[in-house]
Amino acid sequence: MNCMPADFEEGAFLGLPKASGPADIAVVPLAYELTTSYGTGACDGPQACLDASAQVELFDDRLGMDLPAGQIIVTEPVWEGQAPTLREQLDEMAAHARSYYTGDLFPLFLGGEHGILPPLIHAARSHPAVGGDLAKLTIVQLDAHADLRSSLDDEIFSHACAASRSLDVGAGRLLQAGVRAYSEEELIRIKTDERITTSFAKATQHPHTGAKAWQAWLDELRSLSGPVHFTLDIDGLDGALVPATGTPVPGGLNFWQAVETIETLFANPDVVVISADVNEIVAQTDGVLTQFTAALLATKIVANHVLARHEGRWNAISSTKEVPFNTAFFTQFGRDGLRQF
Ligand SMILES: [Mn+2]
Repeated sequence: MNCMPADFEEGAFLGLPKASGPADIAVVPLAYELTTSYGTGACDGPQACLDASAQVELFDDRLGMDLPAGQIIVTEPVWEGQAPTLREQLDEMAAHARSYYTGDLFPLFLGGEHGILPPLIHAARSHPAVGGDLAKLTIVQLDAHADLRSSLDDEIFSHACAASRSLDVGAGRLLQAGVRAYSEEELIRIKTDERITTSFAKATQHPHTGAKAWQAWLDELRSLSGPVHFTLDIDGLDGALVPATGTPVPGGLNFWQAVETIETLFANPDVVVISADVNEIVAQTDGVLTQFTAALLATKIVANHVLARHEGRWNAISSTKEVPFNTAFFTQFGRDGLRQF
């Protein structure tokens, strides 16, 4: 347990005190929940995760030292959408997220339901490593669900469509693992869309043959190159680890598989992970395991990003080149917007 130093900052990521100077890492809470289908409470999740992070050890074995390890990590105020409609909120969120895609900063977004992903991907267009061409960007996703529906309950921006909409927005590739709940429509998309590579939990978690399937997933991560956004839906983990998330599902990844995914991805010398999010965090009230698991993995993401900086694999690419950005991107799709993708 953390010993709570005198300069402990209540509610901040890892309890780290405010530091002066330009930030290296921004932890950005997004209290967004408009389409969650089953459980509720994804709105309070980001703050619960921040509070739980105070109990996470600052020492990381890979890093070999305590966080913040010479970096300036800032915790941003909780973003809450003000706009009256879902589509306007998505545009608001994209504009907010865009301010963190400077090229110097590493943003870690805390959600909120998985519906945050398409606006984050739209915003990532502005990152200098992407330079307006989202086809360069790969999304690496841990999730129980494929999130590849074309719509759910007539809503094309549902959390159940987070991955399909992100591809439609323009992301070049999608690698997903932990997947074990999907519809026939989603399976057809997995099989026919060559941008998608899916590792199924039924294969990777098999008691006898799972190790081989898991190694194949790690090999996919090792073969990647270019800019990557890492999206961690905590329901990708086994439901026992995250009982309060919106839709906990048995048969999922264990904790160390999530850690190994993070470590393998960030260690790839041909990849630059430009941003990440941890989503579907719900504040558990009869215990803290859900938000603590999320906080541990958020810390792993930050520690592995810091390690990439220490090892010279984070070459900040600031650019003055103005990337055209549509600030009314999501608003242009009406209720029948599905046909426009
Ligand atoms: Mn999801």
